[in-house]
Amino acid sequence: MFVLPKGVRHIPGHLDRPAQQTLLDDIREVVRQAPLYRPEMPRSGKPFSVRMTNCGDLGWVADKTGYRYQDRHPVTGLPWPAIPASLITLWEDLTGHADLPQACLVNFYDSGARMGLHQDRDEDDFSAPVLSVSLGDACLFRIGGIERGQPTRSFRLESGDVVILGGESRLAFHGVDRIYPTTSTLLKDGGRINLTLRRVNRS
Ligand code: MD3
Ligand code: FE
Repeated sequence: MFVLPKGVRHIPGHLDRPAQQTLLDDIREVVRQAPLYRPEMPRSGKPFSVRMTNCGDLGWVADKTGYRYQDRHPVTGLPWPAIPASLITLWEDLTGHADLPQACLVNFYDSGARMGLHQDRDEDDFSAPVLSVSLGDACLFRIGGIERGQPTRSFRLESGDVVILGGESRLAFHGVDRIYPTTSTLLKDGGRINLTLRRVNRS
């Protein structure tokens, strides 16, 4: 029997509909200042199916030269907008971590987008947790062990769900297998938004 790696906390429906709407309004303002763009896989240059942007002091970017954190939007050249206060409060309330998040990656999935199984290891600090918030259409999320090839488990993430990845789970392989279209009315044109809050540098 597969059990989730230690340190995964899934909180279904943590945000009620009004809180989701408020957060969505905040993210729309972020996207107005820092438009979604389509990253490319290092080396191959193959475009991601997911579009991305960031807020915070640092943002995660991917292009033909590699994956990294940087302080500016790769297309506009502008600094990333600040992380909305609502998200900072969520981080403080749910992680209890001493330091504030430095990066918030905004992933937008249309109905055909997916994210292959991967580890998040572009941060210097794996001791800090990662906090993820899902908005809009549901997805099938997959998580496995800390080595590729270990068994995996899939479950749905719905609008308003929060996942906190700490401890051993911080380096677990994970991905998004599929989006379930028309399962939420939050986004007028459908699709799914995922927000991930992280520490990047050791404090
Ligand atoms: C498990 N995003 O941006 S969020 C990513 O739904 C990413 O957009 C997915 O994987 C998404 O890197 C999953 C949940 C999540 C985030 C970070 C993790 C799960 C994680 C880090 C370690 C283990
Ligand atoms: Fe990830």
